[in-house]
Amino acid sequence: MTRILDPPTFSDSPFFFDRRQLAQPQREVHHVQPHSNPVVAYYHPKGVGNYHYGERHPMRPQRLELTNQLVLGYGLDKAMTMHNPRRATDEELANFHDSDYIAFLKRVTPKSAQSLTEEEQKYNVGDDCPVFFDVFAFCQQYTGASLAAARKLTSGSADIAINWSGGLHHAKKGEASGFCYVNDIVLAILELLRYHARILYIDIDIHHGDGVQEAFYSSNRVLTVSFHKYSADFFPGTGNLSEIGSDLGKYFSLNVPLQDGIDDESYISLFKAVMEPTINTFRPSSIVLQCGADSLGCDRIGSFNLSIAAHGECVRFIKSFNLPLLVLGGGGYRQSSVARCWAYETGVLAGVTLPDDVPDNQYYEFYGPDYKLHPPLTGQIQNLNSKQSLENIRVVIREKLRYLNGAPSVQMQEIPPDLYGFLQSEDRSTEETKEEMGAQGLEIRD
Ligand code: V1D
Ligand code: CA
Repeated sequence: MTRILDPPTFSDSPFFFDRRQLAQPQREVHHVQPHSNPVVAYYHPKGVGNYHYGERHPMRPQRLELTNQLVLGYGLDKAMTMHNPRRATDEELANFHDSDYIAFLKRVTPKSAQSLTEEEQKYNVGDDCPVFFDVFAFCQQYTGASLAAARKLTSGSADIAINWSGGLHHAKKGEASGFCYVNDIVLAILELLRYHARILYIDIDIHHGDGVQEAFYSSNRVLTVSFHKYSADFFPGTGNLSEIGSDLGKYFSLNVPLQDGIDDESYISLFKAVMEPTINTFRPSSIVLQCGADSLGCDRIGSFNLSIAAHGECVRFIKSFNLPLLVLGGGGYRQSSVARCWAYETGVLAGVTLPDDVPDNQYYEFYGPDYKLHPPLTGQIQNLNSKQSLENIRVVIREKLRYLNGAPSVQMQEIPPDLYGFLQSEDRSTEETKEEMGAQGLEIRD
C-alpha cells in the first residue's frame, strides 16, 4: 500500500505561518472508518490529580481523579481502550514553546520562585499561574496524554481519543497564562498536522481559547472556533467577533462572544448553527474539541447557565460528523460538576447511556445530596443574551464562512522509506510505534 503524509514538524514550526498557497493535494488520507461504532481510546496519566495549585486557587487537579473514578464506576473502561501515557519530553514541548521557557519551568521550584522578580514577570508565573511543587511534571503528564491521544488518531487505531487532563488553551509560546503553562492543544494539533490536511479546533470553555487561536492565527490549515463570555473585565479579554485571523489565516479564526446567563436552548441552537456550516465549508480531516466545564451553570468562575446535558449535546453533535476526534478537558471549577460532565461526555463518545444514579466510587460523598448524574440546575443567572444579539452573531459568522471559499489544498509527500527509524526517532513508545506501523500497513520488525 502506498502511503502519503506531511513532512514532520520541527520546532521552527512551519505550520504557524503558511508561507505559500499550497498546490492541489495529490490525495487525501482517510485513516478512519465512519464510526457508527467508534473505537474510543481514553488517556488518564496516573497521579495527574495529585498536583496542587494552592489552597486559595480555583484550579483543582483533583477533579481529574473524581472524573476518572466516575468513569470507572460506570464501567466505561469496558467500552474503551484505557491508557496511562508517558510524560512529554523536553523536545516534544519545544515543538511549540521557547526552550528558555521550558528550561525555566523545569528548574523553578516554589522555594526558588520566592526570590524571582524579573523571570516571574517574563514567564508570567504568580497568582493565576503559581509555581507549585512539581509543576513541570504536571505539564509533562497532561501534555504527554494529549500527544499520545493525537498519535492514536493518526495511527488510525482509534476514532476518538479522550484526555480530560488536557485542554490548557491559554498557554503561550514563551509564557504561562490563565492557569495554563504548556499548551498541550497546540502541540497535539501540530502532531495531527503531520498527517491531516486540515484541523478544526472547537472550544466550549467559557474563556476565549486565545493561546490556540494565536498559535494558528496565520494558518489556513487550522480553523479555530471559540464560544466564550466576552467582556472587558472577563479573562482574557480577547475573542471579539472581529478577530478573524491574518494573512493566509484570514477567516480561519471564528469567535462567538456571549454574555452572562446563556441557557441550554440558545447555546445549543447557536452552536449547531455555527458548527454545521463551518464543518461543511472547511471540511476538516480531524477535529479537536476542548470541553472546558466552566461553561456549566453554578461554576465558581463561569456565569453561564448550561446543564450537563446541553454541554454533552455539543459533544454528541460534533461526534455525529464521524471524523477523527480528539476530546480534551479545560477549565471547570466545581469539582463534582466537572466530573459529572466529563463522565457523561465519555459515555456519549463511547455510545453508552449512563444511569442517573451515581455509582459507588471513592469520591461518592462529593455527589450529595442527590447523588445523581444530572442534578437539577439551581441558581440560574439572568440571561443577558438577547434573541437579536444571538441572531446577529449567527448572521455575521455565516457571512465570514462565505469567505472561506472552499478548503485549502495541502501538498502531500511520499512516506519516508525508513518509517520505522523515523517514528522511533520521534521518541515514541514501542507500543505507539507498532500501532502506527500496523496502521500504515507496514512490516513490524522486532
Ligand atoms: F479567583 C482566583 C483566585 C486565585 C487565583 C486566581 C483566580 C482567578 C479567577 N479568574 N483568576 C482568574 C483569571 N485571571 C484574571 C486575572 C486578573 N488579571 C489582571 C488577570 O482575571 C484567569 C482565569 C483562567 C481561566 C482558565 C480556563 O478556565 O480557561 C482554563 N482552561 O483550561 C484550563 C483552565
Ligand atoms: Ca471558549
